[in-house]
Amino acid sequence: MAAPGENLRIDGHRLWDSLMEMAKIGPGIAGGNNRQTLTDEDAEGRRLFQKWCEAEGLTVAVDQMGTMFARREGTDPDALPVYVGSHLDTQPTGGKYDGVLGVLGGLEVIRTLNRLGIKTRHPIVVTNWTNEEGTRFAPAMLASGVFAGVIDQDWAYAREDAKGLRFGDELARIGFKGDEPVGNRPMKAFFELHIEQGPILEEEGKDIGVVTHGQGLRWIQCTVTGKESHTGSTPMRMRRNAGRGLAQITELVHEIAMKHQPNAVGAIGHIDVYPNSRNIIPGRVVFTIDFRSHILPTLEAMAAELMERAPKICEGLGLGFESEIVGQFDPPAFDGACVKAIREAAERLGYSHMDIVSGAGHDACWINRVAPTAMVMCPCVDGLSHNEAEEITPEWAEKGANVLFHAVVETAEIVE
Ligand code: HGY
Ligand code: MN
Ligand code: MN
Repeated sequence: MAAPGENLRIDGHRLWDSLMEMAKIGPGIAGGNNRQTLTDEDAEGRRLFQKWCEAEGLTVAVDQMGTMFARREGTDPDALPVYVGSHLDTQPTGGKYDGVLGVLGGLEVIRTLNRLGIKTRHPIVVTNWTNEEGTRFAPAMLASGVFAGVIDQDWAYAREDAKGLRFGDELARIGFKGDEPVGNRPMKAFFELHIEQGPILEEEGKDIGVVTHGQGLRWIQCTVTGKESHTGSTPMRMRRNAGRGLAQITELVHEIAMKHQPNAVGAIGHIDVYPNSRNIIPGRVVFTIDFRSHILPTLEAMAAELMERAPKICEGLGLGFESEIVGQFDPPAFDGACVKAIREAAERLGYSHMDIVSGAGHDACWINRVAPTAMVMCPCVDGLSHNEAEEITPEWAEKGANVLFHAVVETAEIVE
């Protein structure tokens, strides 16, 4: 396939302006974003994305999980489309670029093709996957998981947030519960541009990460039960404090992850304490353990050790223990040809680059199961993400989007 002309570039200023415009929707309290999935803010961001897509002549479809597909026709309507995208939903204290760079980078590919009057043989579809973050409704990558056939749609619809609101109801409420059945979209390839969300690229002085693999993930939701009682008048010998189970399991998670360095990470990010009153001993604590590794046997060993030791800790404290897997995927290896297209694009553009394993999960990790898939990453300042201070430079955004452009357009085949 003819590679796109050396001199073809996206418009970095236009991309940056769109990132800053989208960042105004669902502002956080410290300069980032709180545009959680299926909130009114998410709906507003979706409508802005749709408006921008339609202004570029794209037809926008929405499937039954709310995922948005904005299609640019190719010269061959029967040719399998090349998909490009990521997610617009954010963490509650999220940054302006996590996910958003990949969706608006895909839109910038279209804008560039339109301004240059370039046609491609294959259609190109820019995608906004619903609920990548999994923070309001677990698990992460929910819609792409349903699309890939690994998560049941009815189970997804029944997922509840902390207030007991159901995913399916919230999707309908914001007006993005489409009619299109999920998953019936054969793809020639899927490409995702994403910030690294870690320190490697910046520390190595590289502009581009060529993502060859991703970490696998296990989200183990635990419920530890004790007995609510007065923090003042209950003698220590009578107490059954669920908080002690949480404390010791938090340390256990850290110990297990440290045992498998450098190929593992583990933490507990979600914690609900009941009744969460200053003068009541916690009767119940619900929390989610997040284990990750790019080596499947390591990931499985971590989960197995946790499940062997945590119940014993609770038993020793006179506490009950229950657990449920609320999210999981095995370490993905991305498609060799797509990874090569990204690496060669970085070479062609003269950008410093390195192969990298993605520490975070992404929709590409599921789509990799149903289509040739690869990711391109740009650095982020101090490797910080899932923090309102998340930052990238306009140059990093531009270079990442240029590599994305070249990989997508080469795969979609320019028609002279
Ligand atoms: O959890 C993840 O890795 C992603 O940011 N949702
Ligand atoms: Mn993301
Ligand atoms: Mn994220």
